[in-house]
Amino acid sequence: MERTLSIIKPDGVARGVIGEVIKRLEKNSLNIIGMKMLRMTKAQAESFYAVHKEKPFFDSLTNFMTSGPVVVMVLEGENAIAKYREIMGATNYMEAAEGTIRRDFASDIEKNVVHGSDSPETAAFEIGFFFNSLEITG
Ligand code: FUP
Repeated sequence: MERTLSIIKPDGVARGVIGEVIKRLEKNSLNIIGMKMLRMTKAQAESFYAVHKEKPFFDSLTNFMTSGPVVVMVLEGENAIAKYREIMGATNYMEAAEGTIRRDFASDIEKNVVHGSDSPETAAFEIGFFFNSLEITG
């Protein structure tokens, strides 16, 4: 069993695909063991994306991530990290496989609907960033 952090980004919430994303998680045996809606501050977004702070897209990305509410979830399942990244599709929606969330709903490399942790270490950091132990039901 593995855990990963999922975010439905501001564009996904604004476009009304929360239910569609959750439906795909449930269909793929990724169990939701923690969930909340919140709006990040700029400082929180910068700290969440600290690994990208030298990238040219950092300021734009952190502005976008604070532009509206997001839904954050802790997912649990077998191979949850890789499985969820497969369901999300490639970062660039134009390169994402048919039937993935990003291919179906993203409009832009930055506004790509969802986030998912990319390794066990990142997942532990990202889950701890948003959730305390009382907020996780697994
Ligand atoms: P991913 O793990 O697929 O979310 O992708 P990355 O960690 O590489 O990038 C994090 C976020 O930065 C992406 F979701 C979107 C944004 N990004 C850009 O805006 N431009 C880029 O060229 C690459 C990433």
